[in-house]
Amino acid sequence: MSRVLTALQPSGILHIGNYFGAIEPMVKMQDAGNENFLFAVDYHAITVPQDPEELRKNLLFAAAAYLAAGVDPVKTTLFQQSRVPQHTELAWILNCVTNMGELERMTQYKDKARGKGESVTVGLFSYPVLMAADILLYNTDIVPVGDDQKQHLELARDLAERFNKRFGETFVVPGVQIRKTGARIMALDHPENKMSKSAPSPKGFISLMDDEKTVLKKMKSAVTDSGTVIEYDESRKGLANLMTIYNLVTGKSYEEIAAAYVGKGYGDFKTDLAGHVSAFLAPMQEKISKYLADPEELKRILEEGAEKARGIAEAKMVEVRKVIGVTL
Ligand code: AQP
Repeated sequence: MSRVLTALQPSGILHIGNYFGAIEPMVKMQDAGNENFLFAVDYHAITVPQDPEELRKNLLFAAAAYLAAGVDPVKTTLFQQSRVPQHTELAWILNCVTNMGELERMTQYKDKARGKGESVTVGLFSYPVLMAADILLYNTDIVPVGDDQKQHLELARDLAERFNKRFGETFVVPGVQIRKTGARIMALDHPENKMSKSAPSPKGFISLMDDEKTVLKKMKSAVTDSGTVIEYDESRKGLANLMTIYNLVTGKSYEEIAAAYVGKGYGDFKTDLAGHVSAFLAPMQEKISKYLADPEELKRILEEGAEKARGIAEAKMVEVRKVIGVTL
């Protein structure tokens, strides 16, 4: 049994990239009998401006989505990051062993800071340090994430090793788990960029709550190319991405998909794909709506998880405070 942990930002309504990149792998790890920790990283979300009302809604939505996707709060410790203050406490300590250069190299920071000049927040800059704290607090063995988080995970591993070297064995060096297909679902309108919930246009992502009409519209307007043959070819970025989504929602291989569209064009392919995506989302949407109808129950589940997480996190902080010399 391994300790498995992942987290998602409640920075918008989750999309199918978040689902396939992080939520589904987590449910599989849970069902395989591992000890799971899953949480909504609200303090990460506020590294870019958030409307407080929206943030509250997105937090409850995240909890509802995890549960609807099959997370069992008895087997998985499900909580809200800000309810476990040890995360920010450890982040401060890790800030003091992280070099500026390491953070300056982070591609997510560079992408999100682009064009913002001096107004970029310190929080956005040190985001990966808070993420390292999230992971290291729990002696995490495995972190299932989408491909975009690989660099942040490498930093968490480096910080664990550096800290252990300086202060003695304290942290488990976490392993990364990135799925083979679906670890980087691309934006429908810009297939060279990853699908992102805070993208400027909703055309780029399929949210877990998009209805049939919206999914069809977004699929129909998805950027492809002038080719006529439906086949998997990485250089045809738009089509390759759509075929990946097709594979994920139907379980059909690229060859099977290609065979089904011999002599047919993008029109048929996109319409069918939209239908498959909607059929995949429908049962989850129904469950999400049921969970959202009872916010008090969602809050109760999150608080129960936070209580358990606080116990584990505090035990680790007792060790950390001691080895760095602040415990008298
Ligand atoms: N497009 C994607 N394909 C596969 N996995 C993805 N993930 C994100 N986008 C894709 C994975 O989802 C988990 C949670 O991500 P996050 O919410 O912490 O932040 P993110 O990676 O920055 O995701 P977004 O949707 O792009 O959020 P915003 O727009 O708020 O920055 C992670 O495991 C991530 O890899």
